Amino acid sequence: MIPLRQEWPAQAAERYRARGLWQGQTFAELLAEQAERFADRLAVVAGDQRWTYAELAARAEQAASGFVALGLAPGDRVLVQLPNMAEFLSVVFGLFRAGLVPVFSLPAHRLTEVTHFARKSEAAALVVCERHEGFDYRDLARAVQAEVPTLHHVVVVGEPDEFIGFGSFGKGQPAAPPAPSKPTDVALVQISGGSTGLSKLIPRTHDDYLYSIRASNAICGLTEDSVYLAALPVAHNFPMSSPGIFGAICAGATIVMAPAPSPDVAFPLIEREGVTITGLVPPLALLWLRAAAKAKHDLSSLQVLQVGGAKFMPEAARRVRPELGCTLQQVFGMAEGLVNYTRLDDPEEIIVETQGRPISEDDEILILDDAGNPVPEGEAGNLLTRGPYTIRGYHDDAAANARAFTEDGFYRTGDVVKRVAGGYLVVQGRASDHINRAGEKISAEEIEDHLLAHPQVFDAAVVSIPDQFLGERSCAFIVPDGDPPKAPEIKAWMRGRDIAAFKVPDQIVIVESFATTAVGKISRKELRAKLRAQLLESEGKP
Ligand code: OOB
Repeated sequence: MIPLRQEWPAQAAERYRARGLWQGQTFAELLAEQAERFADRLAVVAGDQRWTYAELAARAEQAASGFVALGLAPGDRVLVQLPNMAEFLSVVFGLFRAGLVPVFSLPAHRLTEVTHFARKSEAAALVVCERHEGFDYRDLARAVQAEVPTLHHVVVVGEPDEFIGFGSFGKGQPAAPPAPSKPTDVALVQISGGSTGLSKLIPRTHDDYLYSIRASNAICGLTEDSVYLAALPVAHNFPMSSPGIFGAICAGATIVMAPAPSPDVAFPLIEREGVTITGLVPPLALLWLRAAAKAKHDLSSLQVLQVGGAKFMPEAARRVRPELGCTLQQVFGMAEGLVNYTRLDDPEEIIVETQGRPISEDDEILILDDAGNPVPEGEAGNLLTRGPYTIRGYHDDAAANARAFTEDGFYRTGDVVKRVAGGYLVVQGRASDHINRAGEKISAEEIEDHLLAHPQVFDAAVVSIPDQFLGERSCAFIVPDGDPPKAPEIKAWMRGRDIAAFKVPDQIVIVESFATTAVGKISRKELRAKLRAQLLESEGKP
């Protein structure tokens, strides 16, 4: 088994410790502490379940016993694919308590992705729920298990069929021995948005992740009186840690799990539970703005609406305060680390026009031109960063690491930004070829590879197209091999590739050939840019 590591140079680590950023605590220790301090306070609300901190800790303890009884050993990886439900917390904190490492898959992921994560992480177990939004995760688990020989155990929240049920999991088993986890160990694994090819694994340590979460709490005003609505899928870094559900646990606040982020589900929860803060991606924020105008529910408890994951346009951002009656906080972050926030007391112009500034004074920011030289303030350039909670490398992927990190440890974010007064960043676009569809990142290369497997596809190029609602949508240009396939056929075929539904191209354009330059083939990047420009021009939107 390839060990999970995330290491900073000794000098940097020393500095982060000396400055009190890394506090030397593990997630298991955190929950134990909170269960003492906030024993009878409400930790999580989900449907008709309401667990106090003491109850959550007891459930995590029992889950830990269950995982140990399976024979899992500290450091083993466990793939977790759960929607927003109370058990997400008892499973994940149970894993922490047992010294196991959760690897997070989104509920939208399907066989192709989940198999890749399980293989790449050498996962020993998979935790899923019975079904969610009409999809049966036990079928998925069966198929993944058939593909991945290390995957010995499947635990199911709900009716388990032939698998292990989470209901009585760990009951009557001996207490898990104290986990040997150290704060510098990898606590969990996040999944990259996949700017090139398949998603990469992002190992985050207890020290670095907890620092980013605690610092986020201070910036976002999260206290024990806060009520955080988890509207986006909590496996994603934004609702998990910015400050999200883990921030809520750090603050002794209450988490309200929304089974879906739509206004009809979220608004009644805001009213009923007195939600004070939540986070959304821009298209959802637009839906909420539209729905708020005729909402029958009292949303007055909501103090902060965070919007991030993709660019929130100033015109829409400007509407948040007057129409929802709360403060907008823009969040520009990445699972690899760096998170920028507008501050709650920033002038409205900053809140509306920028994507915030870094969490930490120790976040180092470089904005460079393509030749690697710093650009003057106010000009757009490539964003690179290094700091106390930005990873220094992906798990087991030398080629990706060579591309994504400089020799001195800066992460090349792939984002094009400009820095304005006060160190605030304004996202201008992206250097890398992925599609940011409503906050979901899609690698052009990954989708092209699927398309190329189709017998009637000779060549394919996938590009992002600006979309009024989604921000960006995906468009696949296809050069047919013989008879041109029909767009609906391609879409149906892509759906059959067992990939997340958001990756199926929104638009298909059949072309005779891809232009090549006189000297030969142009790069994929240039080709994609050219095709995008041609399409926009033909639609009258240069
Ligand atoms: C968040 O994380 P990821 O890993 O899904 O995606 C990161 C990428 C960024 O590199 C950037 O391209 C884009 O998503 N992005 C934004 C943005 N927030 C993220 N682009 C424009 N404006 C924004 N506000 O998406 C993520 C992680 C933690 C907190 C928030 C978002």
